[in-house]
Amino acid sequence: MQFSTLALATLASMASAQSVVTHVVTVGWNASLTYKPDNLKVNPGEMVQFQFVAGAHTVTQSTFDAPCQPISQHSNITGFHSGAQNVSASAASGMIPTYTIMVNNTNPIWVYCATGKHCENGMAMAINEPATNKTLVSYKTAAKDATTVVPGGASTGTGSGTGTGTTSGTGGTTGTTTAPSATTTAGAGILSAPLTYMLLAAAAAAFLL
Ligand SMILES: *[C@@H]1O[C@H](CO)[C@@H](O)[C@H](O)[C@H]1NC(C)=O
Ligand SMILES: *[C@@H]1O[C@H](CO)[C@@H](O)[C@H](O)[C@H]1NC(C)=O
Ligand SMILES: *[C@@H]1O[C@H](CO)[C@@H](O)[C@H](O)[C@H]1NC(C)=O
Ligand SMILES: *[C@@H]1O[C@H](CO)[C@@H](O)[C@H](O)[C@H]1NC(C)=O
Ligand SMILES: *[C@@H]1O[C@H](CO)[C@@H](O)[C@H](O)[C@H]1NC(C)=O
Ligand SMILES: [Cu+2]
Repeated sequence: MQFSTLALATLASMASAQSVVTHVVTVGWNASLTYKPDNLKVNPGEMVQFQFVAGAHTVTQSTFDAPCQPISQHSNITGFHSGAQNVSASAASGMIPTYTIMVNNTNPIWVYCATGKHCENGMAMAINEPATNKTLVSYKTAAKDATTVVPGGASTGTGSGTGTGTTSGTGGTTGTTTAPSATTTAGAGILSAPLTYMLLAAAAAAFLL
């Protein structure tokens, strides 16, 4: 009992030392083709941490105009791609995969799952959806008639264009930071690799909070 209290106190202090706002998105929520939440407003300098809790999914960036396809095929942006994260494979070791991106500006970011036909079936999300008719709803409608393309043509690609930004503080705006994100991004204060693993126990502790 004392130990777990101490552990949670440590997590809490790491979170406040970090003071980078981290938005958590659950991938495979309720064992469904779902990013939850799927429509986020994120300020420049804030992080989005994808926590893969079920199934085998990816977090992959596209343009608005070409849903379910890598942004690199339709623009000069490299974009991010988590590669396929198979939760049951890593759960055996008591860990779940997490993938963290830093948002650098207010440009819309369109995210899809490159596994099978998940994107066609609605597994997509928006970060900073614009105030135009380019909505997440219209993205998902167009996705129904799209053909999913996996970056690099392999479901295990590691993508690029992410990962070395320093997690500099934003002045105590810790509103949405959670314990699990603190455990994966605190440490040295450097996001050395976007793909990390989080102890299932840490996730459980967060729910107890
Ligand atoms: C979770 O998935 C199950 C099985 O598909 C479904 O019956 C249930 O309604 C879902 N729960 C929520 C909260 O959507
Ligand atoms: C990438 O494309 C944008 C818009 O099409 C253009 O403004 C920019 O100069 C391009 N950047 C490079 C490095 O080619
Ligand atoms: C995920 O991993 C499990 C256990 O290794 C395996 O049985 C399953 O086929 C994998 N699923 C996918 C979609 O790769
Ligand atoms: C948005 O509106 C413009 C101008 O009316 C139209 O050309 C375009 O097709 C619309 N796009 C979507 C995704 O509805
Ligand atoms: C934000 O900038 C960092 C550092 O340049 C880069 O690694 C990362 O990919 C960028 N984030 C996005 C979503 O493009
Ligand atoms: Cu998926």
